[in-house]
Amino acid sequence: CFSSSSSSFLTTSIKPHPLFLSVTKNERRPCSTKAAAAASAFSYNKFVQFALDETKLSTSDLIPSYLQNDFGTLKAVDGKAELKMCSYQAPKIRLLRSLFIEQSDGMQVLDFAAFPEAEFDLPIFCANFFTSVNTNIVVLDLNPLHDVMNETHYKQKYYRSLIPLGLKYAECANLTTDCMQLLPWGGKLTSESLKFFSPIVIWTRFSSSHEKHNLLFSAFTDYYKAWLSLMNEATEETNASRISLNQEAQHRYLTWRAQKDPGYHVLKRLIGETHAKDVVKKFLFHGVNELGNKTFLDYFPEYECEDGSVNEKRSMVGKSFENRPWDDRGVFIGDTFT
Ligand code: BLA
Repeated sequence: CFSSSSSSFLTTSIKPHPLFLSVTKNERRPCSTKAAAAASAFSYNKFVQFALDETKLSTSDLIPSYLQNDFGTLKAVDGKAELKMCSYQAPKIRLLRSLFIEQSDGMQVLDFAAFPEAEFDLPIFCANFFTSVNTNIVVLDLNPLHDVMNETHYKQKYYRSLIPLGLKYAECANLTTDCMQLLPWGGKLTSESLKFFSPIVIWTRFSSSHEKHNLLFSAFTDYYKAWLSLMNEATEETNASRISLNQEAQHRYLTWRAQKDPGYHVLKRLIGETHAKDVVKKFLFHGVNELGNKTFLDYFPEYECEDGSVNEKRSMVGKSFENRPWDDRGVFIGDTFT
């Protein structure tokens, strides 16, 4: 997988604030050649390395997952991309796993997630970054295990103290003089996805620049450290029915992602349908076959076709949420949706 000694990132210190100004400047003068150079000089490798080192500092019991035997390095069918997978577990962490893809044309992907054991109602750490020569598509979040729109207690428990962190990177739309575009809302998205996101989600798109990539690294390190500290403080649930609610919530999340993840089509193109299905169901969203028996249609019946099959569409509702649907106190201000 990744070894600490092979990385030099620890010597690099990221100071976000001075960068913010140059981000604004660059936004006004887009330059595709510069973007291509920035994309190629950059690697998600250091994100994975940071997360693993930081996890080891937090928990001494991080051990490789048995999934490492089956999911290591894969070459794409055209020989131009390599997929590197890592997986670990720890007493409170059912699965910590990473997929890092690098393609010779400059495409890079990181899918990094941490799933808690069912005894913990901790959020799921989620970093999904897709980089091509033209664009970056980014979702970074502590995905809530339970409903943050209606379950106020859950929202308060995990997100009240994290709202300032979300604001640190969100677009500051209300300030006219000092407004700096950091990682602004990425525009309309599959409406269903929003239920899996928290009020501090970073959903953004940008063209590559050193400043934006440094900012993303800074956000990733902040969010991951926040998740680790929630994990360290979490106490084990002993009530069987609450444990089972946690387990079902995680299974529902895995079922959604294993069926509708936008990354699937990229994987299919790179490694073919059979391998792509294996990577999705047995590695990325491992637990979808183990944590529960409910099917996709049990959880999301609106996707059922007349013949009983699952609708191939990614969204039944369509895309919405042009702007960030939470205010700066983390209150949902988007239109209600089903
Ligand atoms: C696009 N990826 C997207 C979008 C989102 C996500 C919100 C915008 C399109 C949309 O509205 O769906 C990510 N969606 C998520 C996440 C959750 C969710 C994290 O519901 C969690 C609940 N992306 C990856 C990986 C690849 C990838 C591993 O994470 C490739 C291997 C690619 N994502 C990718 C591409 C697009 C995309 C190519 C643009 C295609 C599109 O818009 O459909």
